[in-house]
Amino acid sequence: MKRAPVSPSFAAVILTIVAGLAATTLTPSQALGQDQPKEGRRRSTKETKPIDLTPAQVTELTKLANERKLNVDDLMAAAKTYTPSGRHDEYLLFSSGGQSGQVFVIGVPSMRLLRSISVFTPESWQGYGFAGEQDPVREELKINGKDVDWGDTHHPALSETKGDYDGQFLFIGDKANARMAVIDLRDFETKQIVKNPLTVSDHGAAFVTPDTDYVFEGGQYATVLGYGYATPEDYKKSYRGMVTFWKFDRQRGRIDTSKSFAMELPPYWQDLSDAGKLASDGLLFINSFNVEMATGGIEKGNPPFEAGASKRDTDYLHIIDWRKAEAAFKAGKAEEINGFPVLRIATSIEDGLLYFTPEPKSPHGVDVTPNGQYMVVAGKLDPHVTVYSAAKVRKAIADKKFSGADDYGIPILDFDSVKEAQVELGLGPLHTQFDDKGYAYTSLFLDSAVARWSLGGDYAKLHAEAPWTLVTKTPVQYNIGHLSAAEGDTVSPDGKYLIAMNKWSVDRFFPTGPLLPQNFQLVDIGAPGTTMPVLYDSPVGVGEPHYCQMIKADKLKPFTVYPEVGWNARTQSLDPAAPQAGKEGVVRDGSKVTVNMTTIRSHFTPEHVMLEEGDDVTWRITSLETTQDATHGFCIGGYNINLSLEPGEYTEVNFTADKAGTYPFYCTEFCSALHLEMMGYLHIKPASESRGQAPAQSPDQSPDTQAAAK
Ligand code: RUQ
Ligand code: CUA
Repeated sequence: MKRAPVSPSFAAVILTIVAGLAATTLTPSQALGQDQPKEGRRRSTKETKPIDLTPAQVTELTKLANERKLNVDDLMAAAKTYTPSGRHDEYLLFSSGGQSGQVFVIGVPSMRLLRSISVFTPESWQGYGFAGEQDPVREELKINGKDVDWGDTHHPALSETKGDYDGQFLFIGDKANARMAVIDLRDFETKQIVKNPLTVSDHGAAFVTPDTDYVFEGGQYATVLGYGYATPEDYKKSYRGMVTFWKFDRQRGRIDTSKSFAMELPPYWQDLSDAGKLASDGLLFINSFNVEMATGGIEKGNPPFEAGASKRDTDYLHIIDWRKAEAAFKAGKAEEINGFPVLRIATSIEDGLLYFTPEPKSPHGVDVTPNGQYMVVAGKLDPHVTVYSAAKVRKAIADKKFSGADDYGIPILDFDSVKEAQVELGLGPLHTQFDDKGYAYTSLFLDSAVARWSLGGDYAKLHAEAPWTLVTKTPVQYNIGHLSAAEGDTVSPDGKYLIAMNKWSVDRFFPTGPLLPQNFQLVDIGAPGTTMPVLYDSPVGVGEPHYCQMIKADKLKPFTVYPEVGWNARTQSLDPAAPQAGKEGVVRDGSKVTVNMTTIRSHFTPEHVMLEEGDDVTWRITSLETTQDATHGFCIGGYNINLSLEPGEYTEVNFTADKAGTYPFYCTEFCSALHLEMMGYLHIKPASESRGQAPAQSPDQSPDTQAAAK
């Protein structure tokens, strides 16, 4: 059917309406954009009616599917993941951002990226690390006086209460620099970064105890603890591994370094870890590799690390009684290394804090089942997962069922006495997650697949399969590292969804040059048995994510605006230093100048700030906004300053006004119709022009400055 041509009289009517609109004047608050969004612009909360496709709609859908070459599975996958505009996701994924040093927040099942959270890498949009020369973030990122402005984030850990995510905090480790970060989930911002004083790199981080008393940071590559020095010839004698127990103060939302301690470990390369829960509560498990203590040296004709570290058939699963370790620390049994308390190996042996048991072969992940009864170890070079029993471990310790001791005298629990099962899954098993139906899911790196297998013991009654058997495998694209099921490492997993975190994407997307994104694939694990389809591919073109955790969205209670105007996001409290409306101005004390500024759509107060070259400037800004999403930015070009001022937020900037000139500053968020006008000038008078004037005297004619100088 042809559309009727637009008639000349209709065009005339339209022109009249447009002219009428143009003649309408905006109210002042409309012009400033200060009105609340209209109800019609808000998310529709209307209930959708159940659908019943008409034959005509079925025909249309079929035609569309065929045109786009979609099969029935594709249509089903679309129906399971498509999330209409305005509808929120059921789960949130907190993903490591790998070498980007950030954390990504992604909605599930839509796989929409909601936020990146700056952690170890300054990021300008969030104003993280761009608050001038003394930005506390930059100070915290320094290591031994050096700026280390990136991190290799690996394993995020949501805070837990009784072994379940409580939605309050998120921790993440930096493998490259052995650091730990604390993120407050009220505003999704990093609040603290602590540097491990003992070691250079870590890996078994972050993992929390069931009530988040401690956040564990296990090491990776052995070194001389406390930034010491020794040659490879002295490896066995001088190099050591470690695990650090960071004490978390939930009230303050901070790691309390004064109540934290570490345990010295042999120089095996400790790998991933997991805290026991329920049946295994009080225990900590850490994998290791290179128990060969290979020191490499391919350049001298020695076997390279990869060969030397893979010679033996087994490595050691470390079993630590962390409550006993805490007691030993509190009893004053730790020695200081680089100012940090460390329980020596001898103490661990004497007090029974640490045991080993063999684990095949170059293991990677150790994952505790939801009921805490079993620990699943995946060996990269072994096609099996090995399942250990917590009850058997406790019994073997009590009965002293040892098969020997390692070079450092640490007792080795007899493998057969603690092993529950071994399940052959395929090539390159790495990590394991769990669902609510008695299944475990293990990533197979070399097979590029996710294996579903059945758990035994109390779980056997939940599924139809024989215990401890492979049920099915779903191919993923490609080279899967970690995987994450909905609440899949807690005491009560949800099943339903699983994310395969694939290292390679190869041909999955349009090639973005030789550097390709990683590929997160959403897998449907809702149905038992052998059905486990991939639903969605989501490229991640930043960093190299490792692990992620998936939490039910309704567990989070974030601020929508800061609770009070003048809120300091770092302290999470109202800041008495925050300028309030009517109290703006510039205060000078010699060459020390304080600028007190407020902002609200669409202006800064004051708009002219008069400084002198060499001034030591403290610039305080409060956003007076109370409307959700009314965020302003604040940048000064050439001074490396950019802030994000979320509604109610107060921020302080420090810099030396060492380059004279006339600097426009402006709002970097498109906040209103008059956003482009939201600016002002910073005037920095050259020192040559100020000479001969009394230092306390204000040199300019700005009303703001004059008022403040009186
Ligand atoms: S590790 S896959 Cu930290 Cu397995 Cu990366
Ligand atoms: Cu405020 Cu743009």
